[in-house]
Amino acid sequence: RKYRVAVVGATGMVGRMMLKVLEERNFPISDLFLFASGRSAGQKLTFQGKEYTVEELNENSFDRGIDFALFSAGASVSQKYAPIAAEKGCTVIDNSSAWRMDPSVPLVVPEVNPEDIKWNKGIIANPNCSTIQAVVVLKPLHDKYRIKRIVYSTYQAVSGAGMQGYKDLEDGLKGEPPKKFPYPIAGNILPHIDVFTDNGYTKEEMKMINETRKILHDQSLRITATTVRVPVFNSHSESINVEFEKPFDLDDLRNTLREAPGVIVQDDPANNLYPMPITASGKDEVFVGRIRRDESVESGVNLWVVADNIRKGAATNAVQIAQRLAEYLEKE
Ligand code: A2P
Ligand code: 11C
Repeated sequence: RKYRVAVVGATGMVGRMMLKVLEERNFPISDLFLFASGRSAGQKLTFQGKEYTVEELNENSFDRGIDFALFSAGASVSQKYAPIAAEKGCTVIDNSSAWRMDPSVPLVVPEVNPEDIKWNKGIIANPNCSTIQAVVVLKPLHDKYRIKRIVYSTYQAVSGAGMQGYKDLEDGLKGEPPKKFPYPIAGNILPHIDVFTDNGYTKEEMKMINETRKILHDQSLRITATTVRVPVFNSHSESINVEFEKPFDLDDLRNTLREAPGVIVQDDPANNLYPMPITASGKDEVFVGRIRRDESVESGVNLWVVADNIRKGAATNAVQIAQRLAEYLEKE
């Protein structure tokens, strides 16, 4: 069967990619609805060779029997409109942070916890980009060696901050001042993503900690994080240090990652092969390399993980959730 699908925030960085990924995957759409703010109403976007007009989102937008709505218009829009859509029988896949930690909302990465899709009550949350790429790699290792502690250090691209974040780097390279970031990002790095919280961590850091525990269904995991914005246009990179309960064999660990769904191992130091933003961009998989033992602890490993934050970190993950949902509905 085919579905009536809406994209909320269709004109944004992630919204546009959602359309592209829906198109690439030939998602079974009978009718498509595009929503954004009043600023973009009337704008035309092309999907599968056909032009669609962007409409201003309002409280009646979901009165048209929409099956699935992919939201990426920020947390306040999701906070208000996701319940309105769900109330009208639409299943919302929400890319914002608004609902992620709500215990009644599943937080899903299809390679990791697809089963959580089934208990949704109308809203399914898409995790933060930096969390998604981490858990795709960590899940098979947690299953096999039982993770005790994780240290995340991230190197995040400006596309994570949306259109204006991207523009700040373009402008900065021409010597112009930033509009989105508090300081220039060209030729600089900012140990600051999202707002600071009372414990001195940023919200981005707290998202990585809390979302990892929720997705892996393990509140006992000890996790710390430092998240950093770097002058890279697209694809987030992460250094992930992991300590396990059980001993492991390094080749066995590498093979476990080779077999993991959605993961590509790029690890051949002799040939300078390792994941990088420029090679991960445009791809839907998560890339891992620099796999080496942490010799300072009993059983630990260092990983270098890179993924396209707009694709796997946002749009692709949301579309994969929609695909799983459609599969489950077919079986019912
Ligand atoms: P618009 O283009 O009309 O501002 P990005 O993070 O890449 O800037 O994208 C944000 C997306 O969220 C855009 O599509 C933007 O639409 C949309 N958006 C922002 N505020 C609202 C709102 N109040 N209602 C609906 N869509 C919104
Ligand atoms: C960034 N991770 O790179 C952020 C963007 O919670 O969905 C995504 C914010 C979120 O700036």
